[in-house]
Amino acid sequence: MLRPIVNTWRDRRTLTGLWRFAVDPGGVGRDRKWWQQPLPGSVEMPVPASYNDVIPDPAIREHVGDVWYQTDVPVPAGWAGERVVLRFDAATHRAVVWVDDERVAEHEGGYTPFEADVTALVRPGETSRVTVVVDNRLSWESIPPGYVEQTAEGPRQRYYHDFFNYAGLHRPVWLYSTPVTHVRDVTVRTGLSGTTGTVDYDVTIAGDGEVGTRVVLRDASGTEVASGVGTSGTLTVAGAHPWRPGEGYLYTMDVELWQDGSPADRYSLDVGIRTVAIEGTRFLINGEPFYFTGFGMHEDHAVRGKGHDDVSMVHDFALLDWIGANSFRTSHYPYAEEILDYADRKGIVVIDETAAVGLNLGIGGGILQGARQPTFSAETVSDAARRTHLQAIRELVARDKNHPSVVLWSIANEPESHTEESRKYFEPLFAETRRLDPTRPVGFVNMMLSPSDQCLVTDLADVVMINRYFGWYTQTGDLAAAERELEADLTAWAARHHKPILVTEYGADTVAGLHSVVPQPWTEEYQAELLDMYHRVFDRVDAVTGEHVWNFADFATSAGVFRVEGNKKGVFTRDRKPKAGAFTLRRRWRRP
Ligand code: GCB
Repeated sequence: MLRPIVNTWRDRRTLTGLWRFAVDPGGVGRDRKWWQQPLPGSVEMPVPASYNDVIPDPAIREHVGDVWYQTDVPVPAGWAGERVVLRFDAATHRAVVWVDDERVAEHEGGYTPFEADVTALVRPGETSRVTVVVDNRLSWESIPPGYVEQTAEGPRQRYYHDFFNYAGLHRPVWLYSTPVTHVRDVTVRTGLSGTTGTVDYDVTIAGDGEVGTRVVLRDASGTEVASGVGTSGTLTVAGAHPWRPGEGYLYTMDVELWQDGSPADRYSLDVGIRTVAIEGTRFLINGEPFYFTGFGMHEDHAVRGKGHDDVSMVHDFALLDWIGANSFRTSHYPYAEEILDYADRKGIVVIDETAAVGLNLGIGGGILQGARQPTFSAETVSDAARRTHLQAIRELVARDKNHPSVVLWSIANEPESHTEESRKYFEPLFAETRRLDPTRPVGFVNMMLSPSDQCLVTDLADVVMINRYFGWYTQTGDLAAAERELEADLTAWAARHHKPILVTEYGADTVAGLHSVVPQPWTEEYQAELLDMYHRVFDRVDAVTGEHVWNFADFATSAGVFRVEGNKKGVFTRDRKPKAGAFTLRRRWRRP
């Protein structure tokens, strides 16, 4: 699904701003057809933002079920004769949309876009009412999974992942126009042989009649370097300037449609020419071994929750640069497309993850809790969940396939992976991801409960990705014992799988301002010493090809006795102040 753009052929209006908003605790709005009138009450809510923390009220923060958003949208008179589309970059976790009285879209999954062609419903020059109901409930059929417990005090949302269930319209909403005959989709795949680059392209067109297609590739200075005709082909670029980590060099590909000798539509796409491959235990970008330094992150900020904003994005990337990180993982869901565009331009490498987190009933809120029910069963994570998961993978690949920054798909974080059921669950998901995108490696993130001699899923993956908390959840406070355990664990993984090992999480909760001269968990010194210890071990195990600290910054979680106003494993606080560990990382990652 192509992002809306503005050029001579296309236009877009962002529908960001204050929308009318109503919480629907009784779940009555659908029966009462709230889309047919102004929403009850007088609350206004900013879009984009998670709604939970904007108005400090437990009834909003902890609400379980539907909330409603509504706004009036003037449709530009100049769009007469054009195709008009209403697009949501995300609605967490599912939504139904009406334009005036007509239901136009519904969508499951909180972190990928969806849209509706509303040409037949809107009148250019007039105003339409857009109403959206967003349901934040997690179930055994949703990704991520969860369940609603009915308590004496009302419904409570339970889930197995360790971040707050922020919900709402986190990302921009758009009304955009295209010509009726238009470029529907573009797929590019790039290659490099010596200094010659190739761009395989595939264009899908919607509309009537005979349509000609012309594709032009321009370098960053705007000079045409290759062109082709037809909906698919290969462009060859002599002396190509590759996209590479640290240097986000981008070409622009203009896809032009022609009808009856006249131009009919144009779509422009940024293209980075690069290759990704795995050779033994090496992860290669453009044939060069790449070592990942960086973080598992979160879209998480005070007040706006998961709401995307460019200020925070640019600041976070500046801190990544300051600390010497070359990469991050979109833990634990697809991030806003603005973030991937920016990573493309900055040359930051991305591990792109689905929202499949918490498929493991042995843990809850980051803590081992001993499963009372099996993870994979007809009553828990079932075939229905797997269908949702497959759809989430399809939508992720469809959205992000053209980003040069994305080098690896992560199809789940810390699922149960030591049982036959888990293997059966994951086999078709790996196969489908590879079918959709044969050019990128695929992996999933293993957790400590499933060590190398028990994990039945890692052999399906192209890389070993593991989260390890020796010195925190085990050997707490004893870094010497943790060092021994970590080395034994990594050595065992290296011996069993001849694949690159990415340590996708390691870290310690740290309250900024707590200090101690002897190693004491929760202090800044302990976090720094733990990081140093992990790095000593990584440097001793050749197959380790990446280190992603958990986490870039402190983040909100559900309430729990292990969580002091959220998870404190950030090396930056939630408002992005460095803890001592940030300087430890900077010294290592920026060393010459
Ligand atoms: C993990 C999870 C992450 C948690 C982290 C923790 O393994 O992947 O979501 O936040 O542990 O801090 O417990």
